[in-house]
Amino acid sequence: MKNEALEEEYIFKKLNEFKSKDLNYSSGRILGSMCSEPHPLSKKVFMDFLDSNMGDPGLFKGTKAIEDEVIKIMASFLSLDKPHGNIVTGGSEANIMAMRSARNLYMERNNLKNQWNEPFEVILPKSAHFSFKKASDILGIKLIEINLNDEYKMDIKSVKEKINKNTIAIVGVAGTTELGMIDPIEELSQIAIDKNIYLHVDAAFGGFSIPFLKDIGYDIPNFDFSNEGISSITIDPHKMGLTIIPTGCIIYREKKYLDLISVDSPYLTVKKQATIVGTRSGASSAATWAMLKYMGKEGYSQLANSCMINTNFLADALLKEGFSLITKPQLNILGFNHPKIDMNDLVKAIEEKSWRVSTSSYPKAIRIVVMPHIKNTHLREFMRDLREIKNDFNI
Ligand code: 0PR
Repeated sequence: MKNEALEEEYIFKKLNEFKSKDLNYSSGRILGSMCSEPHPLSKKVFMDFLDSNMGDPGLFKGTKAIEDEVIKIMASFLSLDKPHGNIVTGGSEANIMAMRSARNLYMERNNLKNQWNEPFEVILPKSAHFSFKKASDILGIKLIEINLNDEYKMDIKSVKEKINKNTIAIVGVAGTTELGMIDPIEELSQIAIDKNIYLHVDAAFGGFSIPFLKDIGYDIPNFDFSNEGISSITIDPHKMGLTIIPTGCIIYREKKYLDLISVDSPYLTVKKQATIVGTRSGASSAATWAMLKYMGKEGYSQLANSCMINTNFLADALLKEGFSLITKPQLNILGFNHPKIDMNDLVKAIEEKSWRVSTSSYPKAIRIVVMPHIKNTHLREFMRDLREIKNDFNI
């Protein structure tokens, strides 16, 4: 491709042409995404810190202090006073880091030197996010998938049965990708303590809503560091935190877990580096810091509450119209079907009315993530369209 220099005006014109093909959150039409419109403040702050590189934090001591403070504030939501961790690109990177820590801890404990010859196993629910498949491939660990109980949560009896001498970690999910369910973390924590196994909790989605919902009286099970068996938690500001992409976060109970995955970085201002990414956005930390300060706990409680109110509104409206829910939503994610319409036909009809939904793989259902950009008016329009679709199917 010939790539000659162009005028700025033309460049913007072309970019706008590309952008006009994107969907936007504010239309309310994106019903199956875990991301949302970032708050204008987080966009503004992000722009101010574009040049800061957390891969060489000695050059950006101010931004590094922001990253540390962000970790500390988020850990306080998760009942941990002295956290260790990093702001990373997202939940996938955070989960891969946690699995790397668990593997290296197991190797240290068992005095193993070669990571490529060992039958490492990680026990995780069938509902775990596909980032663990990447971790498995990269780190050479076998995934032992646990079936879900009739509430779509990890079956504890099977967890106990699958533990063996090769188990390097157990993973529980607080807010599953497909249905938003919360695994029995307290029980997993007890198992992790009894068997001395690393426990990681993937709260990429739920981490930014469960603590705030609990604060205002929602009856949601405990999933945080107050469970002594938990070693690390993934929590993503770029999902329910209203901040910009890319922003994920890994929080560890002990510094040791970061040390175990640190490599020498001799010519940098800091001599060790643990993150997978080298050159790393400081702007993500700054934008998140701004949002944490701007929203406060109250702001995030209100946000999570309004998403739950909309989720429950949608759940009731669907039931009234004869749709079936996979299960009562625990967070702001909902799976539904119609007993008389094939799921794929229903998705097609919904998309023809310019909504974008996603589908869950287990169990098969249409999946709606009721993010902050989805307002009650959008849901009413959606229900109107579903009624029309039912008519078209003669139901
Ligand atoms: N853990 C859980 C529980 C997740 O749901 C996700 C992503 C991850 C980890 C990985 O996070 P990153 O994607 O930040 O690495 N869940 C969403 C999903 O796969 C991500 C997503 C977001 C997908 C917006 C589509 C979309 O439009 O559904």
